[in-house]
Amino acid sequence: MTEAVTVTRDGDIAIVTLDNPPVNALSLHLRKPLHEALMALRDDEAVRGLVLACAGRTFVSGADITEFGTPKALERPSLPDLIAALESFSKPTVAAIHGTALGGGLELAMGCHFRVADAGARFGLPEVKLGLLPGAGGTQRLPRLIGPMQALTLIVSGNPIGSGDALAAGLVEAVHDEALLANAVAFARAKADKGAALVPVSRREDKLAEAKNDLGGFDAAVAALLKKKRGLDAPARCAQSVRNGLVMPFEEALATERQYFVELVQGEQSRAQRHLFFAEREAAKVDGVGKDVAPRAVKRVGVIGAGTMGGGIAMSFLNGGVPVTILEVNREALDRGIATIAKNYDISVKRGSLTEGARDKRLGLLTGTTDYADLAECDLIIEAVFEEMAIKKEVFAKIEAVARPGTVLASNTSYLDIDEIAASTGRPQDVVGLHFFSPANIMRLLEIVRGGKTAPDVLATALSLARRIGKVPVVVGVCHGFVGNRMLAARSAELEDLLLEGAAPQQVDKVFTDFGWPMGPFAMGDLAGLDIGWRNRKALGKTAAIADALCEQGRFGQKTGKGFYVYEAGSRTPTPDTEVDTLITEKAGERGIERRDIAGDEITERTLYPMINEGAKILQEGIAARASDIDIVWVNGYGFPIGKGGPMYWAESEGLAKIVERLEFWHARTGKEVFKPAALLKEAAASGISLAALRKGKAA
Ligand code: 3H9
Repeated sequence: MTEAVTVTRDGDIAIVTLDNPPVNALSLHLRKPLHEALMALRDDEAVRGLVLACAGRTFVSGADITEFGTPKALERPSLPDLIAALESFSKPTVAAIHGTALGGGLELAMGCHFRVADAGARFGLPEVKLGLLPGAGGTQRLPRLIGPMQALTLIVSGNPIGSGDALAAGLVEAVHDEALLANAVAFARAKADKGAALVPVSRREDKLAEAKNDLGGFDAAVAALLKKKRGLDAPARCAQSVRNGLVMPFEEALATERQYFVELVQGEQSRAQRHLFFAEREAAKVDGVGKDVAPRAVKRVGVIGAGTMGGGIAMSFLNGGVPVTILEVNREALDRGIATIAKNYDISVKRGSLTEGARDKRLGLLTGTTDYADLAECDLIIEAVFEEMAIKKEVFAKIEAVARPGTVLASNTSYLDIDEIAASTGRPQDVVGLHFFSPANIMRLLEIVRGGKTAPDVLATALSLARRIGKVPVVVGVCHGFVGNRMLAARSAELEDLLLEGAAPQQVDKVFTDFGWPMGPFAMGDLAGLDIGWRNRKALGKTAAIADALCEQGRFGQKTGKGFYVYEAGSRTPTPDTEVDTLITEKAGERGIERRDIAGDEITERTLYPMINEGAKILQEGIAARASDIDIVWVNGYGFPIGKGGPMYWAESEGLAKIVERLEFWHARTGKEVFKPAALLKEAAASGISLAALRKGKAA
């Protein structure tokens, strides 16, 4: 093992190099020698300046998250100790940044007098994504470097910025295309030669002046920023802490920041969000797809179908810089699809989230065709045509006729049997499901459906492509609806009966939004369009008393101004409708159901508990390899509140024994299959072992 910290000299400039793979996190075994090295160099008169650099692929990417909640996190020297040591230098200190300077890494860099960076470096304070705030001065020093409002925007979003933006903002002093270390040393030497007074970042006040004089303006901007972060503790704490820096002396604001950090790190939300951080990385590890399995090269993707789904999928690839050939059955449909893609990009340009140059570049990667022969040059072809097995098979036959050997053949089906599709081709090993979620260009989740014969390198290709286009992939097995939609069906099974038995749509939706979902199921139905489910039900010979009756009255949801709710012209705000109440009462009467008051707990038990139960069945069957994979599906594809860590994580905190008991109660009362507790759930509840632990090592 190499030393975590090494000190070398370039003449009178000391270079301290940190080496703690994979991401140079600030673990205790690095903090200790770093602190010692800093104290020695500070007092070494032969040293006139210091450069802080990192070995490996990146600068420090933060505190060591695995230490949180363990004694190591509390052991000194702490990160604030290291930063205090840096700030006590009376000779120039320079951070040389390549890769990512994130969280505690950026805080460490801000402890230096100066920062120079590689052109490809990225900078951010992503703590908020872990349910935290920067706890080592980030909320105090960043505003002093780039101004409070810009700092807060960065801190609350958690998203990184590149070197160009960092330079423009004043976060770094210089950016170099090459020879970062040599340039950093030269920078330190030049500063030492100049002998100008060195002011630590914590003592710089000029960038704070404007906001200090206009606290009202600052508060209004903060309120706007926090609007989308309701229900989460960390963003509000971030804002409060930056504000403290405007009204408190530095030391007091710093101590308060630390106190907020300690509170948040012990809280449920941060625990849940840290679980999701590691869960996302775990999901990328797939049985039988080790590092030795090389993905196939994908230089061009073919997309069949230019409707809403196909267009969104095409945009996902274009956004990731992957050239796309999109196919439609005729010229009109193709032109319409391409025009919609262009329009969507134009909207982004208008909103300021995309430059005209980037839009043109993306559209430049898009080719349209009505001829399957043009797909021959594609390395992966994905179909997004009508959800019917016969049609899918027909399309796959056409694809197979033109695709080169080794081309990955993918289906975007959200329910159908991938094995049946694969068996209809002569190359089932090349077939995989790539289930995108609507709107496909926005939603981060990608369910990768592994068929019985899908080759490991096809899975590796899907995983690497997902990463290239910024999706969060989860590999799942074949079953009706896979992980997400199968659990959604279980979550929805009781909705109609809840209404018939006495609940109102707005009451059910409130239970959901109080839980932290962005929307309740009825408001969601209105948004998506009730006619879609109606059409599907008719095709399957199924009925839904209330939803069918609404559709028969032309109430399709937001698009017709009426659904489970009523919408004023141009408004997306749902207003409860007495006509719907009457309809529900009528339908209940027809069925001889006596309506009663339904408590919030009952709504939870009859919607979320069956969903957990289905998740346990999915685990039991090996459709998902880990409980945490299910959490990733639900957080990234269905809006499950991140502060609760995903359904299976939440179930453990709710109590598996309680869930089993209530499921058994409802099963005894109704006889419905959705309530019959899964064997795995019962086993976990009885043994006190978590679902995750029970399933470990049993992945399909
Ligand atoms: C913080 O700094 C708090 C302070 O404000 C205050 C303290 C007092 N710790 O993502 P990858 C592991 S909070 C421990 O696949 P990439 C990761 O689990 C922190 N482990 O690579 C994975 O392990 P494995 C603020 C970490 O190249 C491996 O490294 N910082 C940490 O796609 C590779 O990770 C952040 O939130 C960590 N901090 O992306 C940054 N980071 O191989 C979090 C990573 O066993 N990190 N690991 O699965 C990231 O965003 C990405 O990892 C990064 C690299 C962009 C750095």
